[in-house]
Amino acid sequence: MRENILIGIAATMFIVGCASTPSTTDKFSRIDTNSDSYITWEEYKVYYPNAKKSSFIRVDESQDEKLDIGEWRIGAGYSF
Ligand SMILES: [Ca+2]
Repeated sequence: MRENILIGIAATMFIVGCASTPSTTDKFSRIDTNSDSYITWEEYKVYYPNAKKSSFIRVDESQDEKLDIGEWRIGAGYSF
């Protein structure tokens, strides 16, 4: 179940990524509008207006209601 959700998120982010083709870090920085190195739900939904908060929460491994670059890359299906 969790894997299917992460695959769905990765697929969505891949499609969006193909449309704009910025690097993972560039995209993270673009979404992180206050440049605090975390993406909050409020920042995320501005970039992905059709996103569901449940998907955001599932990617938030540390459950601090914000995504760091590591969580972001895992959620996006990227590896280091
Ligand atoms: Ca931020």
